[in-house]
Amino acid sequence: MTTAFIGLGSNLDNPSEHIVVALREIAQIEDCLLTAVSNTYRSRAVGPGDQPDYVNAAAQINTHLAPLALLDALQAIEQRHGRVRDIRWGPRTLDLDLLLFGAQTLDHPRLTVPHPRAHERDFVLHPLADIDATLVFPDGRRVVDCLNEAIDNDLRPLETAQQVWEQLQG
Ligand code: A4P
Ligand code: MG
Repeated sequence: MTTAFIGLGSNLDNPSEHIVVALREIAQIEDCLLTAVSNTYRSRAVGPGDQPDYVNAAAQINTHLAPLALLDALQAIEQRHGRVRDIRWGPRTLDLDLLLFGAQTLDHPRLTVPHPRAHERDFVLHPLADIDATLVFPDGRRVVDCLNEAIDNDLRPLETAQQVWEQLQG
């Protein structure tokens, strides 16, 4: 069994709704147990052009799936949310990134773990630290230490993890 962390982001078509629905769908992936969710945040978009703000969050799961099988399941969820892949870092209804997979590092053409930009993004690090403030990257860097050096994307709290969790039950 592996503990993995997934980053969620959306900046199109009612982002908060996409995030909650996606969390529900993650909980339903075969052989995945959703064990924790973060607070949700609004953040300034990193990417080209004038884009709407993002809503960002993270989820912790326990799974026996192999990393690529988990990526397949996450990409199937993105597709169900009408994700269109055209512009890199362009606006999207739903982005699901596999941030951490236990203490493993992976360098596959389809999958790099830890996510290569996780350690420099406040909208990834804050949600991770909400779930586990003692979390470390496989290279030993602490998530909370990375936060001190992360780029400021004007993170604003939206909902608490408790509020999100209650919506998942409903
Ligand atoms: N891929 C490789 N490693 C991974 C991984 N660890 N998790 C591959 C998920 N996918 C991974 O991703 C392109 C390919 O990356 C996938 O086919 C997969 O095989 P994509 O989702 O199609 O494209 P993308 O997301 O536009 O590209 P990229 O480079 O992954 O973007 P990022 O780094 O995910 O950034 N601003 C704010 N405020 N909040 C955000 O959440 N997100 C992004 C996306 C940009 N700006 C943002 C946010
Ligand atoms: Mg992505």
